[in-house]
Amino acid sequence: MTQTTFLPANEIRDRFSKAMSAMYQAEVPQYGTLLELVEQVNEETLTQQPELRRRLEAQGELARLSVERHGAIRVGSADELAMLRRLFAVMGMYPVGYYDLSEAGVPVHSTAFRPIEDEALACNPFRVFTSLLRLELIESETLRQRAEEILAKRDIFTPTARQLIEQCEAQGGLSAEQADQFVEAALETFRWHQDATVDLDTYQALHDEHRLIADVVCFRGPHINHLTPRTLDIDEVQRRMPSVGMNPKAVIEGPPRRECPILLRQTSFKALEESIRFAGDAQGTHTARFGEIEQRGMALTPKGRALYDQLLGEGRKQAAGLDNEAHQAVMSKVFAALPDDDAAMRREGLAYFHYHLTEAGKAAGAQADTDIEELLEKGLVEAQPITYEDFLPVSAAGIFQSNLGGGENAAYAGNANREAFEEALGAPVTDELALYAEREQASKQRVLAALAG
Ligand code: OOG
Ligand code: NI
Repeated sequence: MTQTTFLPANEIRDRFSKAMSAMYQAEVPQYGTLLELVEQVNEETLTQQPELRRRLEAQGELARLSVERHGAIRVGSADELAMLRRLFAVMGMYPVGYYDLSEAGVPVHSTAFRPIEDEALACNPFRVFTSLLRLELIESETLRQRAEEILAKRDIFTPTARQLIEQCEAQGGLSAEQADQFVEAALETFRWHQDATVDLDTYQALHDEHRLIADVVCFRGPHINHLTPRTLDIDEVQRRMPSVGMNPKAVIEGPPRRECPILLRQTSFKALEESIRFAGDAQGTHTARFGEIEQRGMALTPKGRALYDQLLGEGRKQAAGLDNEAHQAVMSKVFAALPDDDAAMRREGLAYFHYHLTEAGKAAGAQADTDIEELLEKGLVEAQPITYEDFLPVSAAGIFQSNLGGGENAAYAGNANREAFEEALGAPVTDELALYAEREQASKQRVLAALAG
């Protein structure tokens, strides 16, 4: 019997994310410029802040920094979403979190496909924010039916991709050669198409209902609409964007700058207007694709998150209409209510931490004492914040809106429907907070077991 060796899913994801980045750089050259800018600022930041370098290294995050990014796509039907779930599973990416964007006037709900385990995250945390269009929120019956008919006619997956997904499921993995074929075939789903599948009138009618509907319905596939590298200093990248010819969105979304960063801060350069050939040969344009950057900080517990949501709401009210500098100043003031200190965040149960043995702890041998606080105090154990790997609904809404020309429709609001989303997906989404809590708990147990001798 021959034994097949499978390529680890982490490796397939790593290859896929690199192929995706190369494709997007070729499609949107400004994205390549953005990558260079982010790399330059990251290098400068690491040189200026040796403590940050030490910390990222200890957390296993220095190595992943240069490959770290997320992308986003939008699909039109339950079948498409369910098949994407199977496609991402080949790469060790699973649906985490439910995001209701109807609240922000955008007719989609979403999840993030991402790796889950410590080791997988350390290898390459590539994530794809995936939104499902909610045709049921379109008021016009005729338009809804027209959109459904158009979507029913397309298959966003190549036959090879479908076949390799099935093969992976049946045999439990892919060989290196199959993995390369899979990456190439899977990439086709995310490619940009200059030809729309509909005529200009149909595009216009869907666009008039909501630009996002036209974006999802009128093309052969769910083109990747942005990729987002991780920066260590988002304020500096935002400041420098105009100098490399980019038009940044008005304000940086999320929490303000802090000594000890929390959750996620994001900004983007505005979507480009691109020429499209419509059925019947009419020329027109479509605006969908952009570039984004993010700065990640620590994951908050439900208690920390509740405080964040409250402060964010308050800050946004006070900062409405202000430019980025003034907006950030207001946010900093409001967020003073959240301690800007790892130890305090941990003591007050506001953020999740990863516990590991220090050098002294490794040398210490069995301890009579197994109280984690005392072990920390003795310097045998160290606690480091766990990085937030997910997204923020209010920030996501801000990103959507800045790229949809402010398109929002209040009539969509109040329509969260996680059950319907999970039914379309064909699986439940994992609760992101439970994942952080599990990782924290597991790290504590490993430390205690090691010191119990
Ligand atoms: C997704 C917008 C959300 C983020 O980083 O929050 C997002 C989209 O425009 O399709 O990517
Ligand atoms: Ni994004």
